Amino acid sequence: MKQSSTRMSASAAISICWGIKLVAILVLIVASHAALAAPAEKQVVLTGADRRAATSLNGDWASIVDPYFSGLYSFHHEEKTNGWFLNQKPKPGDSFPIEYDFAKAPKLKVPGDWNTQRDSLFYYEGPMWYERDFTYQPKQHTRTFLHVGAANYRSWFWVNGKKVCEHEGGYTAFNCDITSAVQSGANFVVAAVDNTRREDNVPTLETDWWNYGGLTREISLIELPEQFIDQYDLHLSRTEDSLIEGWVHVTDAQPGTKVEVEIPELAAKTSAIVAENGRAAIHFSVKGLERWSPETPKLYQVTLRSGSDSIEDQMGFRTVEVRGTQILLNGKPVFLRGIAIHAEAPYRTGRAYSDKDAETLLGWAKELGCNYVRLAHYPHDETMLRAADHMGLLVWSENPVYWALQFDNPKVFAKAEQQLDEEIGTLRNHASIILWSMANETPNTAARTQFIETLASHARELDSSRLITAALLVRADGHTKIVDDPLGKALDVIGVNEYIGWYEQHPETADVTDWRIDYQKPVIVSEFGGDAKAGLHGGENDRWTEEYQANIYRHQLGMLNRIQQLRGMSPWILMDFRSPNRPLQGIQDEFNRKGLISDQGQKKQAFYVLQKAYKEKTVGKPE
Ligand code: GCB
Repeated sequence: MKQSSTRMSASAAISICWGIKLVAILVLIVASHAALAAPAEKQVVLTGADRRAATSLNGDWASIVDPYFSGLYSFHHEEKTNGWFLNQKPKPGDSFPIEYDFAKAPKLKVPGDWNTQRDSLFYYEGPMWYERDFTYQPKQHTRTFLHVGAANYRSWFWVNGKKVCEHEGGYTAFNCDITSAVQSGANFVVAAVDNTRREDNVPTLETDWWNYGGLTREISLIELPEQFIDQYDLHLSRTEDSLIEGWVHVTDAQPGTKVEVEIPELAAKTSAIVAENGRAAIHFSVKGLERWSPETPKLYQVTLRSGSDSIEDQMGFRTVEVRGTQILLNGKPVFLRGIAIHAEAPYRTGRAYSDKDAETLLGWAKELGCNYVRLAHYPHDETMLRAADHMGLLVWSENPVYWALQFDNPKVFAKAEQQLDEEIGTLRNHASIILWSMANETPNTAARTQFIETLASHARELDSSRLITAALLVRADGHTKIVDDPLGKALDVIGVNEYIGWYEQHPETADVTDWRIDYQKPVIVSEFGGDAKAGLHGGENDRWTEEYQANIYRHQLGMLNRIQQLRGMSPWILMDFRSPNRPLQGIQDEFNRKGLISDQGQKKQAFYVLQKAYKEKTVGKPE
């Protein structure tokens, strides 16, 4: 008995010991997961950040690949106090080994994804460290922000070893307040950027585009007075002709602070007073305003002032609304002759970011005869919106709520909402944007519907001057396509994606397809198309050839004209783009080949089919 009880207690001790270890391991796993999965804090959002005087931090940054994130997390999954953000240098006689050295590390260009800059990083998904030195002279009574155009997906920033911010979401701009960390003379900034895909991210694990990592858009220092204009919204009233309305928000302003808005070309000027909520309400009539439209993309210089802060923006004024099944631009029905576009850089591939990228992509859209583009599947760089404003292209701008997110997870909702706040906050004054898209092809579940309905009401609170849409999936009953997704109730304009002739049946099936749309609202066919390798020729029924793709377009155009409430279309897609889901050797080679133009700029036959229809206006109702 004694022996066995001793044995028992020994084994009990062993299992208790293992139990403790197991609990400890679980705690560590949960803690490390929590550290990585907790939504990052909100950062300052600036409207018109690209109109501010700025010191560019673009160029070469030192980079260290860190797949295990050992520069930030210790073996116990805690955030280190002596992490690589300290930017230490190994020296002879060090009492502790310093195992990194930014001064010796290879460089990466910013802006730019890392995948297309170094062969070994092509498929890399994980943490990367960046470091850059800069000199700076802070001025009294100013605040300094590190403006980050986008960092995919999650990022951490330190200035001179001090943490200045953390951000989540790979396609929106944010601004870290570095006032208390920056010093006179030599400074350094360290960033960690992690593009690991996670189930509770927005977007989630699976997408049909390349997960380009890094500091993908421009980085700069923006210096602002202590009280500054962060966001503003100025738009033309839908009800009163020539009335410009909206608000200007001044950060940290006392109620009663004065704000001025001036449009010199119209000799129009107004002033208003900041209320308790930090906003000054703006209403003023202007005479002789030329409205912005695709035919006359007139932009005005608009100056905003408050205290010692001032900003000069370039803005167009127009109205957009829905009447029955019509979309009205400046009160007149408009048909959206569009094309979908990914932020893939023409000719060189990788993430697009420059004025030149925007001019090439949107230039092709104009050549196609478009008056409209769907910027999929996430907010694009502001350079695209500036170019669209100038060139006269209407825009659908999209939140990256793509396919099956964890719709029942409140943390995921918070991430989607934050990205929407940043998207609308940054881009809200571009006349080109007429549609905020909440989502793309989401499964019809109660949790999904509630999630996106809530997001849509939030978007309306943020901006009541534009229309809300989403790209829905459609059902089929024989040859009838049915649009009855309950999400349609929450939308002003219904977007539908369909792939007759590619994922479904044959191109000719479009000829016998009817549509039942259960909403009396305008409809945009937000995607259709098929793959073709540029230069590959064959019969109309030979998949992957230019002829097959052109055949899909011909049959689609006929069918689309039979949808009574069709108000626009954006076939998928302008240019081939990289996607790891598309390995077919010799044809796809990891590109989605549904582009009308190849990644190297070769136009395929379908480009000309659509161009003819757009130029001759044989698709869509005459305006
Ligand atoms: C879709 C998606 C888009 C894909 C496309 C395709 O429905 O919305 O992101 O790239 O189909 O090519 O399959």
